[in-house]
Amino acid sequence: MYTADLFAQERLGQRDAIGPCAWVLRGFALPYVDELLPALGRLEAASPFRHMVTPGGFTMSVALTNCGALGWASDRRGYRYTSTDPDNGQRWPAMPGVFARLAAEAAAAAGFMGFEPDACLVNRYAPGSRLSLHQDKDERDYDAPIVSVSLGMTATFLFGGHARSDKTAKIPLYHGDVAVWGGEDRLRYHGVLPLKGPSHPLMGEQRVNFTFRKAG
Ligand code: MD3
Ligand code: FE
Repeated sequence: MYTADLFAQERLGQRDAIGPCAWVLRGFALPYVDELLPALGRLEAASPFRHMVTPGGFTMSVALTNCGALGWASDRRGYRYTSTDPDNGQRWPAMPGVFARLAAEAAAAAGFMGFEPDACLVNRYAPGSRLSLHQDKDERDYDAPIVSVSLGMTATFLFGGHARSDKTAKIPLYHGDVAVWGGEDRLRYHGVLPLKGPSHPLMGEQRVNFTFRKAG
């Protein structure tokens, strides 16, 4: 076995508390990957990844698409959740069953029972893509947790406090890791450092992140 795989074996099943109400479930998504990837392929065919423009006029380095009743979108006018894909005017693709199951199982494993997300934002990072420090506050219901699934290349996640200037912890997120956070950690600043490092054996030169939310 390769050294990288031996380290992956060792992390499997670990549950790292990164805040009072935030956890990383190491390798939790691995048993779902064979079903997630074909479902992602079908989603992409209907609503392809695209680079959105921020209200400030910058084009995001991360490419995104959505599935579920609501999808996150940005343009010069602002950030918002929409029920249709602005590129084709059609409803966002339905949330695949395997996505909804994984999100609910991971939320339950972290103590949030009955999580039924209505939005899944899919972010795709190429080498150099980053997400600057921000809060997730475009959702209506801050009581529901957020579940995030990482696939592909390892990313360094930045986990800050409730003020932008608070010190950040750097947390590596590996292929198959699932992060769940809610409660008092729900509005913490967070971001992702520019993606770099070795290509992933299955996913190649990219990282894909699914973020499940109750947005409506
Ligand atoms: C926040 N996505 O789309 S989610 C986003 O990896 C976003 O694509 C990132 O932030 C991504 O809005 C990160 C991962 C995450 C994990 C744990 C957290 C975000 C968190 C804990 C507290 C607050
Ligand atoms: Fe975020």
